[in-house]
Amino acid sequence: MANNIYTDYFFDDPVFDTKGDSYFPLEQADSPQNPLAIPPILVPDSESDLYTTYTITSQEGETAILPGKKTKTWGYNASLLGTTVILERGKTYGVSLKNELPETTTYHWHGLNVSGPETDGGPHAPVKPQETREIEFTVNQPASTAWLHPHPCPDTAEQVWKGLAAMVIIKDEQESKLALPRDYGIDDLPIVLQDRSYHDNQLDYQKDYNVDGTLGKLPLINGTVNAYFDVTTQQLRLRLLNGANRREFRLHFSDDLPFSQIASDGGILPEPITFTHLMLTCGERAEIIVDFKEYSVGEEVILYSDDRPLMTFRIGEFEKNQWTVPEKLIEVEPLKITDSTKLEETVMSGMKDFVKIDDKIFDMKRMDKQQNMGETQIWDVSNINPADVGMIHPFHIHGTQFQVISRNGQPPYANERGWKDTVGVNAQETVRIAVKFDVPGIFMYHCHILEHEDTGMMAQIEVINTKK
Ligand SMILES: [Cu+2]
Repeated sequence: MANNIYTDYFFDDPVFDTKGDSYFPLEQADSPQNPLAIPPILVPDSESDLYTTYTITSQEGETAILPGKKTKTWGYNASLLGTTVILERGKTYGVSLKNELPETTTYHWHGLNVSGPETDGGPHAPVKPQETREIEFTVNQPASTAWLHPHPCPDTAEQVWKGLAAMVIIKDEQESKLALPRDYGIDDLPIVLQDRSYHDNQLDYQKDYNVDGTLGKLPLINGTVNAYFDVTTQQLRLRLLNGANRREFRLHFSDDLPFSQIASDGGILPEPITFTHLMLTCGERAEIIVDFKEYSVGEEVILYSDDRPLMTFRIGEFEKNQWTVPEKLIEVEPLKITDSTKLEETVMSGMKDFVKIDDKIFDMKRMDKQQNMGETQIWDVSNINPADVGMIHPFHIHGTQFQVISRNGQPPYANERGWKDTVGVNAQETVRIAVKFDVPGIFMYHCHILEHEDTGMMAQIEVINTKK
């Protein structure tokens, strides 16, 4: 285990997304405890060594979330959220994207380096009701935790609110050689963090809508309110995904139990970073290892965001071991920066109805940037909201994983020394990132507060295929 234990959130300001008059904290759910839902793994339609086919159907359904009436929800091959998609590096996938919803949607692979815009699934790739889109891509990126969510403009936020989100787990040889827990559902758990409010057990997006990002009163993990998980192994690997529309999660365990982050958005970190507190902005992922060696049968460990319990780990019988997180994980080679590396600036401004990127609101007919495939550029991404009232804008780029170089000229946070596709940019901050695309096409870059994205805090880049 790493020597350093970080005990603070890696953010400058004590209030984070509490800025703005529309913020409210999570409430404590008073419904009984429920076993944590573990999304099943999506079964391939066909599978061979190099080619696998999947069908992903977005559908309406009903889910038992609160006691009493079921809640009308949307999901991917499920009534809520979605089945977990497993991808292997080096393999090619043919995926049928089927829409059984009453409205147009898209299928965005958040975190996947796949060509844009059709395969990437941004707003340029609509699938109308009762229609199917066929895509094909080869996975050529490190093992990581990504996700699938809708991205139609301007309905992303509402469709995610209704339930569409699935975890995507990329596997590769390098990760498989590391001594890490990877028994899905046993010691390797998807943890999708969200918040929702219910009205007579139903969602009402219009009622709860907020232009600065819709918040829910109740925390949900994998769609479960008041979840518990029965721990049967000394260590757990948690694949944390902030799948909320707006809410940031400031995570910590009871007893300030330390935990180690082993992966960021785009893959395993060079070395584990040990924390007692971790903040995730919308769209970000972190894989962490929690060790329950100090606990015995019958005890409980609670995961909190701020002072609100999110879920409970009930300690059961487990075989004791001496395992610790490897001190060195994998090498992450820095993208090459030279004197001639091009510097691009991107400015996020405004809140409420006035959110913009580079002083413009999104226009699908306007191309905002161009970059050659394989070319590394430095992007200075700024949030010019005032320090006292400005929100953090989580900045996401489609179709690539980038590296964080600095924050206002200072070194990035310790857990940012790996691949990222989403980075929280604080008010009055410039985050410098190195960006290289390995696949061509048109890609979105935007704020991942989904209502900011829908309101127009989004732009697009054309990545030119110079190999043609
Ligand atoms: Cu924003």
